[in-house]
Amino acid sequence: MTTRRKFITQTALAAGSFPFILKVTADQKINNFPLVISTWDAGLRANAKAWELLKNGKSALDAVEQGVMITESEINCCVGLSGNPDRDGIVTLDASIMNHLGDCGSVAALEQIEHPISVARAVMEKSPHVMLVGQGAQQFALANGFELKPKKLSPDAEKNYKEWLKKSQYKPMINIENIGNKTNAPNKLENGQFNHDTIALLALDNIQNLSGSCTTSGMGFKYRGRVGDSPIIGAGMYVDNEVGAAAATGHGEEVIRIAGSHLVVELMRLGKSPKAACKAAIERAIKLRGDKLKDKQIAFIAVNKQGEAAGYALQKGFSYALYSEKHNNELIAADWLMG
Ligand code: SD4
Repeated sequence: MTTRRKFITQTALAAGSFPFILKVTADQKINNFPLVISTWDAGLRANAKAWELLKNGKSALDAVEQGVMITESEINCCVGLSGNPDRDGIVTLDASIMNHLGDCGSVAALEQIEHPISVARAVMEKSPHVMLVGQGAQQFALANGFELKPKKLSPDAEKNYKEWLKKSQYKPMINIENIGNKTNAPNKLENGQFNHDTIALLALDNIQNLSGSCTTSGMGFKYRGRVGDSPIIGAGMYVDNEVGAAAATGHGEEVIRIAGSHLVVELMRLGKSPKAACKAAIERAIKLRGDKLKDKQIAFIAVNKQGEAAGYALQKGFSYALYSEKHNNELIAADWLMG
C-alpha cells in the first residue's frame, strides 16, 4: 500500500497541508483500508457483501447496512425475523447504525420488519431522533415504505419455542460457536438451539471513514419489552471517526453496564490497540461483576482508524470474520479471559 501513502502524501502536498504530510509519512500503519470486521461466522457472508461495496467505492455506511441485511434475511440464522421469539412467542428486533460524522439511528422492540438496520438508518436520516421503539418504530417504518411481514415464527424458532415452553425458564446460554463452521453453516448447537442472535459489523472505507452497524433478535425468550445492548449507541456499537469503532455481542445487560463499545473506543483513544482495548473492556466487566459473569458471554470487535482490527471475548467460543487486503475474509477464533 505504498502507492496509497504516496497518493495521500501527494494530495496533501498539492493542498499545501504540511503538518498532515508529516503525520502520514511518520505513521507506517496507515495501510490497511478498506476493511470489514464482523461478529460470528454469519459475518463471513455479511463481510462479502460489505467488501464488494467498499471495493466499488461505496461508503462505509452503505457497507455496514447492506452487509448485515444479508444476515437479517438468512432463514437458517438467528438474527432478524427468523430468530428466537420472546417469552410470549413474538420476535422483536433491535438494531443500530452510526456513521463517521456521529450521525446515528436505532430501533428497539420492532416487530414484523425484515430489515431493522434499514429502519435504523431511516431514523438517522429522516427523523430528528436517534431511537424509536415498539409500535412507534413500526409505524415509522411503514410510513417510510417498509413492508409488514407475517408474524409467523421460522421453523427452527418455532421448534425452539415449543421446547422452551416446557420449562419456561429464562436461562440465557453462553454464546459460542464452532469455529469449524466456515461456510453457510446455520449457527446452531447440536440440540438445534441457536447459539447467538446478533451480527455487528464495522467498516473502514477507501477514504478512511468508519461506520458501524448491529442487528439482533435479542436474547431468546426474553421478557416482553426487553431491550438489549445492540440498539443502544455506545453499548452495542460506537463509532468515533478520529479514533476507531467497536461493537459487542453476548449478554446485552452486561455490555450496557459498562457502556461497552464506547469504552472500547475510548481505550483505543488512550493508545491501546483494538485487541488490547477489547480485552481491557472485558476486564472492566469482570472487575465490576466478578462471578456474576460465570455463565455469560460478552465479546467485542474493534477497528482503529489505521485499519488494525481484532476481537476479544469473556468466554471461549467467540469468532469474528475479518476482510481486508491482508485477511481474505477469515474466520478468527478470538482469545478469551474466563472459562
Ligand atoms: C442482546 N447482545 O440482545 C444481544 C444478544 C447477542 O449473540 O449478542 N447474541 O443482548
